[in-house]
Amino acid sequence: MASDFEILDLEVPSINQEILPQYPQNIQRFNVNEISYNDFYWLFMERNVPVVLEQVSTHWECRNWVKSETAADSFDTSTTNKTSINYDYLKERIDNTLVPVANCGVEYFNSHAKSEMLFYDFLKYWQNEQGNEHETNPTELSNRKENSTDLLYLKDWHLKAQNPNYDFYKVPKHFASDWLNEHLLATNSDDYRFVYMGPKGTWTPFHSDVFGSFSWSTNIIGIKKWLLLPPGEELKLNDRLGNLPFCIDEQLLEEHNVHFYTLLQKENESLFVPSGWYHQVSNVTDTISVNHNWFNACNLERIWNNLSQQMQRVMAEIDDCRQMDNFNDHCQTMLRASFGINYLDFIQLLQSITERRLIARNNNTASDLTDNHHQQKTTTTRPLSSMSSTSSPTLSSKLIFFDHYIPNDYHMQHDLQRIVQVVDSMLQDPVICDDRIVLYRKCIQLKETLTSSFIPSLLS
Ligand SMILES: O=C(O)CCC(=O)C(=O)O
Ligand SMILES: [Fe+2]
Repeated sequence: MASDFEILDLEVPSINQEILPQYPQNIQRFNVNEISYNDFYWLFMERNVPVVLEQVSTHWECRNWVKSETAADSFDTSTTNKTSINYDYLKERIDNTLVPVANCGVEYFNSHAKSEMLFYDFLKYWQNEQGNEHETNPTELSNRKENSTDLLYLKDWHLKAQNPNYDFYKVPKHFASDWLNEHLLATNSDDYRFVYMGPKGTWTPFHSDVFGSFSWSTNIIGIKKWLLLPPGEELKLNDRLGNLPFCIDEQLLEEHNVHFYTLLQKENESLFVPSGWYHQVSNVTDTISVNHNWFNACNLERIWNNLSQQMQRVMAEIDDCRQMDNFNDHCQTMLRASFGINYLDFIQLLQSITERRLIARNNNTASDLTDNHHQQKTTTTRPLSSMSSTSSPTLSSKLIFFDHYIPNDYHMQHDLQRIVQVVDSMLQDPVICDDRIVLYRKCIQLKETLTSSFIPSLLS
């Protein structure tokens, strides 16, 4: 019987990445089965370069959300394969709960106006939209008058968190090293796993992703048009006040001499969106996608830099309150509100990622992996409070990502090494140095845990 588990085989990079051009002419494409985990890791994730993986969702349960119609072409005798939304199946499989909906016709504080509606009401709206000819160009849409009809986009829906037992998709192995969701699921916190559904013409305004994270997006049905800018290119679009546009198009990008990529993402394709790449996305046809945001060893340093820069902005904003008691605590509260996490949250994430790898590494003998890994599986949802780096290693503490993937020893060692590097940067940060009792002490403890438990021979 084939095992349910796959090893994430990471190896020392064999190519000198510095000799590669920074960005390719076009966004490259690979069949998901034809690019190894290791190549994706070093050539795209580590270098922060976008790539499309094809044939990703072929075996996902959510292909049932879509039906194939073999339609006879009226002009000749050939037949064409068309897919359409299977509203009945969606209703059968998913409860009628409140879902988050954006109105793509209404701009509200640099985003689209958001509300909630019942899922079946959204499906009814979507079904009624069929045949309505909408404007699909975001620039035209943002110029629409207020009385134009709603254009609703169900987005940022935590469907998997709401239905943990409904296995409607399988995270592709290439995206499985995901410290953000690994940590959040382990602590029963909000996750960054989403479903998007919307009629032709719905769109997401120009933005970069939360924390400066990576994202992946897999289309179950439909076509998305992406405009993607390498980090820094967005600065050419700043107005005199330093604000970025809400909506972009090719003409605007060309006028400002911006280097950008246009990508049409089709059904069954995943796009890897690197850290800090601004993008705008529009649904050229009715579209359903599954998306994650995440970070890992490859973009950890970027996340830390973004967090510390945002902290500097927060401190500058309330500089006149510096004499106040607990000034630093107030800043950390504001940081969490504006950025999503604060310093303590970030350190706790690093602690939990470290702890899991130290426990699992003690446990991952080669014989374990080959002989036993199909006997018992754990998810990443075990509370960390029940783990400690001194607990005796058992099979149940094996590290398994998204129920399927086991990192090899080199991978775990590499992860730990990157955490050491970021903790070294953190120990230089004035905010951390100022807070000797909590932040500085926690960083020092983490560094000690890490350096006292390395097997140096694994990393050359
Ligand atoms: O598909 C969309 O509308 C937006 C997706 C997005 O921004 C992302 O995956 O980062
Ligand atoms: Fe995004």
